[in-house]
Amino acid sequence: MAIVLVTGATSGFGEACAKKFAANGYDVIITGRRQERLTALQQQLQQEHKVAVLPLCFDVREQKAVSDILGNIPEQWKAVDILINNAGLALGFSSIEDGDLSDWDTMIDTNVKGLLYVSRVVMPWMKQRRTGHIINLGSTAAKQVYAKGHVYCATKAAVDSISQGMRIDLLPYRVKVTAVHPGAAETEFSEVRFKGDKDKADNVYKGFQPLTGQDVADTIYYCATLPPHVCINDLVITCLQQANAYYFDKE
Ligand code: NDP
Ligand code: 8X3
Repeated sequence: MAIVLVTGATSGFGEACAKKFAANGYDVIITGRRQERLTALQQQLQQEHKVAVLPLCFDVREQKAVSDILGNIPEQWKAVDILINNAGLALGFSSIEDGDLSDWDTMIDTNVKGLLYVSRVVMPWMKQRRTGHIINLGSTAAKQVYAKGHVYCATKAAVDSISQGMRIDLLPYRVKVTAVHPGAAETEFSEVRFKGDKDKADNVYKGFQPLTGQDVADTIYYCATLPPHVCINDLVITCLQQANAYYFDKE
């Protein structure tokens, strides 16, 4: 059976993707930093869908952990068909002058460097098999910059550029690369951004019906299951009341 590797599978899009692919018979490698959530998801997917699940607990920012843990998985799991580079986050919402330097480091280290570290381990496996599909989570924030979003938007613009570069690298090996750019989706994203302030997080989604993790997982699954000769390179998905990264028509 085919294998999908989902980074950041303990919540939001990643968790929804793990469930979607498992429900369709894929074996899944799930990663994240929260071991208890990985274990609970592993048990759920194994029981409900009878698929094999490999949980890997590591921080994508730690290059050595990525190469030691992911790089040394059992040989049969290295036949990864689909890598979903999803782990990521925004932290803070302020002008550059008021920005928190450690928030910037965390966003850059996770969204850009973490994605590269994971890809660097998996890409040779796909190249060797001359097949595979890498799906990178960008954002509408990759396409336009919104006020007080500077560094987060820049990390997602980097994901956009890295996806284009990966596609050039991997084309001779017939490995697909898709960048998926969702708009506002209600997951744990805003709770993380506002450091647990639930009121601020809820306020982000007032006056419109945002995307859900399921919407994004369904779209990713569609991209991943097209015929072998077809590749969606770049896909922007928003809810009906969002036109671009910063323009909403709220009630
Ligand atoms: P969630 O906060 O719900 O999920 C984020 C996931 O990333 C968690 O599983 C978390 O796992 C993991 N993660 C974060 N940091 C690390 C790290 N250092 N190492 C390993 N895993 C990490 O957010 P979403 O599902 O909404 O976000 C998923 C992706 O989609 C992100 O890249 C985000 O930027 C992007 N995105 C989100 C949008 C939205 O509106 N929600 C819109 C567009 C893009 P754990 O904490 O267990 O490590
Ligand atoms: C996440 C979407 O608009 O909250 O990438 O930054 S937004």
